[in-house]
Amino acid sequence: MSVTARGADRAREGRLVLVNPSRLYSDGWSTDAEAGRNNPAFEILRGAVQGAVNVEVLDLPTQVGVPESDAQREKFLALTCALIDGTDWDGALVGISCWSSLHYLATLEVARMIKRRSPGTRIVVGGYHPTAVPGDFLEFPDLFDHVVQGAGERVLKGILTGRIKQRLVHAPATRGAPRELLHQRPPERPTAVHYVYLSRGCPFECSYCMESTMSLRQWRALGPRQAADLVVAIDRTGHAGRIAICDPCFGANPKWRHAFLRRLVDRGITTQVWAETRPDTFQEEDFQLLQQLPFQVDFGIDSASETMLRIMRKTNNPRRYLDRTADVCRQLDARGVRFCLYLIFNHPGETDYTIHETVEYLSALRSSLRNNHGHFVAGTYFYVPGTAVETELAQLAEDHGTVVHEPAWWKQRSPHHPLATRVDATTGRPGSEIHGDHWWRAMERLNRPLGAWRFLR
Ligand code: B12
Ligand code: SF4
Repeated sequence: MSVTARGADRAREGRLVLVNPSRLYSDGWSTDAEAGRNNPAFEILRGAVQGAVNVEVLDLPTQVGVPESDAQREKFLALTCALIDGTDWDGALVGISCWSSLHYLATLEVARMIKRRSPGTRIVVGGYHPTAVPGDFLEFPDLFDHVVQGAGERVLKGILTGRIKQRLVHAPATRGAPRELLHQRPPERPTAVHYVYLSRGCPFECSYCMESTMSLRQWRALGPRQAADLVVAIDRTGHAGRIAICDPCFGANPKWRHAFLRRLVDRGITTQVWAETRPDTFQEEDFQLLQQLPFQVDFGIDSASETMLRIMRKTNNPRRYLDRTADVCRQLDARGVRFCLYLIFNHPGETDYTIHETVEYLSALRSSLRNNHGHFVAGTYFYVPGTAVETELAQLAEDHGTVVHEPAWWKQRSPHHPLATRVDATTGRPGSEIHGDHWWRAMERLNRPLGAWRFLR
């Protein structure tokens, strides 16, 4: 359902309008991953208040677009303003999803437009960015009536009924099964990718990731049968080109993972499924089950330098982690299971030598894969608030000479990817400092025989 024009026939009381404000300065940064696809966060928020209020959605990426140039930005703002001016906001509570830091400037613009059009309308903002940096919104008391940190479904009802009055609301963390995920719905129309969540949280705390700020460092999942049946329901529609299980750490519990995969095998799915996880806990049973499924499993290994794995807090035992990863990759390759390793280069502490170590490891692994079922995807480190890198920046500067040139890049009115990646990983160590992004060429060389190659932005 989308926002309807003024005068529409609907109940005036108890109205919630969820807004995806789009992103103003992505300029190619993950832009394709947004438009026209399902938004599980909205399905979950909608599910939480279902029956109590009317829920409408204003999805600007789909309805107006994701601008990629100054000319497109100007057009986007004009069209959005016209859309907001033509909408009846009477009696509505507006929930803006500032999902990532890239949504920040668009969130401000949209909030301003709504308040100008309808000054009495209350606005609540939630998502990853307000969770990490609530001050960015609290400093605009005329725009945001409530700023929510954490999962929104637990507080939205309280705000709607007036039970929650304070401006900064911290959603209490829960430890039980994330039953709210059952509100996700299969696609009603054909879509290239359908996103679904089967679990929340992650037991790890990688330095560059803000998951632990968002939720407890605890993995919580739907029951394996429930989870598999959610995936089967999507498969049976025949609408999804691919099902992307977007969990922060898919199947972190091996027993859960095996029960889930076994159920998928028993129910016989045909849609290609994708998930990302860690290789540490993979066992023979995983290989046997995965080889019976149309399933691609990806691993965010991030680096193959023991030094970097420690700095990135990936593991306390980098040697074992790397040996296990190589073993798991060879097993998957031998069984014909497609997989992919994600790498992050230029994280604080990275040097020319640690890049060399990663490339050497990948070259050796590459030549031991007989069937070419795996490939590598590299990305450049980008600075994110709410992460261990943020809290320990002073120490990283002392230990490695790290410089984050744009620590509030999301506030700047120019393309965000070049700003967020403007990081000198190591300085003051002649011979070790990184010059240019030469890891790109190394990765290209490694992937060339495989055909499939991506460099993430
Ligand atoms: C899955 C995922 C994706 C998927 C998203 C699929 C989808 N449609 O949901 C894909 C691969 C497309 C993706 C892309 C990107 N991602 Co991403 N992604 C994640 C990941 C792994 C999990 C998110 C999750 O668990 N969601 C759980 C669902 C159930 O809840 P939710 O979506 O968070 O919504 C809840 C709350 O946020 C809140 N909420 C949300 N909106 C609102 C609104 C209101 C009013 C309220 C009250 C509450 C509220 O309540 C919701 C319900 O509980 C996280 C975290 C991580 N561990 O790495 C990163 C993460 C969110 N991504 C991140 C980033 C940067 C991106 C990209 C910008 C760049 C990139 N990595 O490619 C793009 C942007 C895409 C876009 N559309 O804007 C960062 C964001 C950090 C930041 N401050 O910007 C994170 C945190 C990873 C990190 N580096 O720390 N991502
Ligand atoms: S990067 Fe993945 S494994 Fe690491 S803390 Fe984030 S969600 Fe967990």
